[in-house]
Amino acid sequence: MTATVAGHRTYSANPAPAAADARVVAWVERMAALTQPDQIVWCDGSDEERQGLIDGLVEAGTLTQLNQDKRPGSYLARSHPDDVARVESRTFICSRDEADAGPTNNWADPTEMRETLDDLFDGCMRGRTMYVVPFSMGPVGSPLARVGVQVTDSPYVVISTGTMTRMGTQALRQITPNNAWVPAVHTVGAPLAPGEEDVAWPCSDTKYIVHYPEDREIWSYGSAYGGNAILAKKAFALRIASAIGRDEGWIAAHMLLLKVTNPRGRVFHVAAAFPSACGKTNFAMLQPSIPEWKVETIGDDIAWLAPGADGRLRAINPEAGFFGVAPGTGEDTNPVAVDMLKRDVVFTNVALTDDGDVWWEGLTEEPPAHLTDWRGNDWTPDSPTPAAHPNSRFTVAASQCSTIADTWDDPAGVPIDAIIFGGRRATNVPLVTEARDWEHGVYLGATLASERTAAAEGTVGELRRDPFAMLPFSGTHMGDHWQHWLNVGADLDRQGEAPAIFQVNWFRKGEDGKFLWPGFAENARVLAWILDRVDGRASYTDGPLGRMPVDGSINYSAAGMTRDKWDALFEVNQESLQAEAVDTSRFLASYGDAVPEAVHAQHEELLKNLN
Ligand code: OXD
Ligand code: MN
Repeated sequence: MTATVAGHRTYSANPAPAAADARVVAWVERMAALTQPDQIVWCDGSDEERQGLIDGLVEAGTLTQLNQDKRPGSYLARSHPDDVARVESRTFICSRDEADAGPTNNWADPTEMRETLDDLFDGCMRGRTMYVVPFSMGPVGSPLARVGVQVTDSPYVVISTGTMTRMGTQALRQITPNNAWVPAVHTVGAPLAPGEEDVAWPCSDTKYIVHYPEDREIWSYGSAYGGNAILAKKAFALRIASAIGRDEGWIAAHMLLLKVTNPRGRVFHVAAAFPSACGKTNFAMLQPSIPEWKVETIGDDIAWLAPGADGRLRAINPEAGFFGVAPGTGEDTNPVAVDMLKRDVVFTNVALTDDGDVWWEGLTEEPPAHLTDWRGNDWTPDSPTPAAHPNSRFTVAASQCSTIADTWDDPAGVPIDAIIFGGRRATNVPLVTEARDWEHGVYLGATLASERTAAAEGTVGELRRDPFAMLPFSGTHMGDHWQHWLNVGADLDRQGEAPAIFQVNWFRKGEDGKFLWPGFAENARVLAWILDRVDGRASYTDGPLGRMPVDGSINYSAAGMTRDKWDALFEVNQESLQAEAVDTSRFLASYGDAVPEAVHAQHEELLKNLN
């Protein structure tokens, strides 16, 4: 079919499916008029469609097919060297009122931003295909799920969204005249002149990732990488969803989800927030060192938490795949992921072995003698730069994970028993503490800090506050996000159903600069203590930072720890904690009067406890 839109060039479109709501069709027409693609393709989410897109990407040089004996169904993408991570500096929350974006977000006036983007998007898809990608976040038809439609000129983004969400016609059918949906517009920002040859990874130096929280709308320009471009993930499921959740009484959380069964057969569900690249995927696929405990995976990155009719907090993983950081994923650290990545994976920016397989730092102890690095250059163990980019990724379906729980896609969600906040902290934060109550737990989440990693721009290692691990992901004022947690918790508390809240730190270091706690499989001992607390079986002692395990309630020597190291993991260094509390006062002051009273009260209590 060909059509002329608003006096612009002619394009051909496969007809909108019968399932398409008239509002979606009209919006796609408008976006086509603006961006002027050569053709429009409505994606149905079928295997044939995916394979066709993959074949095209191989032909275009965007994907390299890996050795099919070693990694069947798997491919490697190499991005443009300047398009390798989320760009927080170019991420905007364009709420009508600047105060609603808060001090942690880049704000721009929505009217002005729309003018800027209208200019930028004008003709931005010339020479390219516009794909219309309907998707459901959460099991299709679940009352907790929400739907969106992304238009994009990147087939790489289409196949990624196909893995990360329930994508295609069944999601499109969820959009009815009475059902809200989130429109998301994405372009790589690299229109092609007639006859101009494409590059393997088109993108632009100009980048914008823009959210209109009141209109529930997303616009992204110039990048094809990860959260900048797979808009269902961070842009929708966290930024826009945090605004929707605030208005509807549920919470969008940057949290993994676990199902845990104790030796007596009692099942628990745990939601845990960690800043980017703190080992969330490893923890989500934990293989316990205490085999009587069973840990299963529900999600590794995002949880939507909603009070259920039974008064309990219920959770779904809105995603359908894992977009995990490759470096640091190995047999010792995450054998489940290593196994999950044996087939049907798209890798991005990892290294290529001479026999057509992949490698990254941490996959094996010994690096291969020769590799092609993530930029496509020769690499040997003597090379001064890493073979895989530190933020290189795998994109894989959740169903490929051997520890995926049978309830991972239950439309009713799972009831949450415990909430964990964690960060990467060399000092001050003990291995585990339990909050005294929900308000104390919200304080722990609000004041969370972590050493910076490579998942975003910035200086690696620098300590930054990352409240609720949501710093780059909140579509609302962070103070409102805290108040929202307090409100939801107060309702749950009234029914006696508020989950217990804990803080963990796997990354504390000793004086020798080495990690004190072995981590990984041994983290199960901490998880067991947490759930024994929920079960009323484990004892605690009160400390200035919260409740800590009594001596003997975690078998640290079985984890290979000495008594000295164990004591160091829980050391309360008054002086250093007081210095941190001063920093926390400054941090809270930077939020002005948006800090909820209850958070101030908790801070006052900490100051008192430290004296
Ligand atoms: C992610 C992140 O990619 O948090 O999950 O940055
Ligand atoms: Mn994340």
